[in-house]
Amino acid sequence: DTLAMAISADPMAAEATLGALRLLHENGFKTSLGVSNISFGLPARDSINSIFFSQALLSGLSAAIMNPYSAEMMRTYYAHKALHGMDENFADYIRFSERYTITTATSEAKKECEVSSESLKDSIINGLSEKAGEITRAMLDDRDPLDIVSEEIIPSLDTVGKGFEKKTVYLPQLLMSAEAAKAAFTQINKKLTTNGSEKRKARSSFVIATVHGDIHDIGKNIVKLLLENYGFDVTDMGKDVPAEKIAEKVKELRAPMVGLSALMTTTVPAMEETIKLIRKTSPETKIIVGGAVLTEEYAKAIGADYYAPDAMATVRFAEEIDT
Ligand code: B1M
Repeated sequence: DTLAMAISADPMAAEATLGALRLLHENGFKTSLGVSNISFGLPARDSINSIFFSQALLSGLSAAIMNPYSAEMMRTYYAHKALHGMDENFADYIRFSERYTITTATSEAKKECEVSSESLKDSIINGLSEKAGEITRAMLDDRDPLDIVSEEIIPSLDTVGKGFEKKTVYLPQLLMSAEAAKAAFTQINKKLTTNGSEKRKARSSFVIATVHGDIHDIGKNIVKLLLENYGFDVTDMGKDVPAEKIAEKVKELRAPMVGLSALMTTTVPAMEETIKLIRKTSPETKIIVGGAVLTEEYAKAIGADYYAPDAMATVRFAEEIDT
């Protein structure tokens, strides 16, 4: 125990304690420390205590004797863990922060899910990939794969997206939900591939990509899945794809159709740029665009031929063009 003496009596006391902690830590010793004595005699003691606590942790302190009912101290503790890779998926930090927010969209969503705690929606909202995969596999025994997509997976992602917007869901949670949705899609994909392989007939080539700067690909992947299921020969260029690469591929394949996806207001300009380039290099190609931020009018304004609000609409346009 390196002891903390009051800085009000000796302004160098904190330095001495931190130096001792570092020395012991470097030599492989475990340490403990009563933290709050450092601020004895001063006002707003938690401000001093929490910063000193953070510095002590960085100096190698193993166990602190401190007030667990102090929000400031606990915030420091969880923030330290989050900052130093000690908190997987930031779960502790987020749980702690949630206790300090009043009602939130996620907690509302979670409450909704508590009714059926084994539901697919619940698994996606809570980011449980393995469970999402398992539940989807079981659901596919008696439900249509595309119904599962539109009735379970998309609404769950919407709930998480709304929470993210309201700042009640955070990026690590959003990532986990996206992973869980992917696990569900893997199962749906398997089912559709098995079902589709017999009835598939050769149809035109369709190039699809998420535009430059945008890494959202769940919607694009659904569109691809459905197009393939309807017999189209889809070349998926992935996400964050530069305009030149898409235009080159369309030209190389002489594709009669190309689908572009953009989910952010900031990436719609990249979509417009891609459209302009394709118009120059492959004027015959029909361009279909989609993604949550687009509208019919906007799609027309940036020069697209069709706006597809969902995957099925894409198939309908593709069939129209293919005939
Ligand atoms: Co982000 N994200 N995200 N995200 N994310 C949104 C889009 C957002 C609306 C959330 C929000 O704030 N409410 C917001 C954009 C705000 C805006 O610009 N207006 C946003 C943001 C800001 C971000 C980051 C910048 C966050 C950050 O880092 N600070 C970052 C982006 C980084 C980048 O791209 N450079 C980011 C990251 C992520 C994750 C990685 C965590 C993850 C994506 C994982 C992945 O795709 N592999 C993610 C997710 C999951 C979402 C939400 C929650 C869900 C998107 C989704 O998959 N929806 C989303 C909120 C929301 O949309 N509610 C959000 C389900 C999907 C089936 O729908 O893609 O619309 P959608 O596809 C539909 C139709 O639109 C259409 O058919 C599909 C099927 O019916 N369609 C097409 C789509 N593309 C088509 C192409 C076609 C035809 C039809 O071509 C023929």
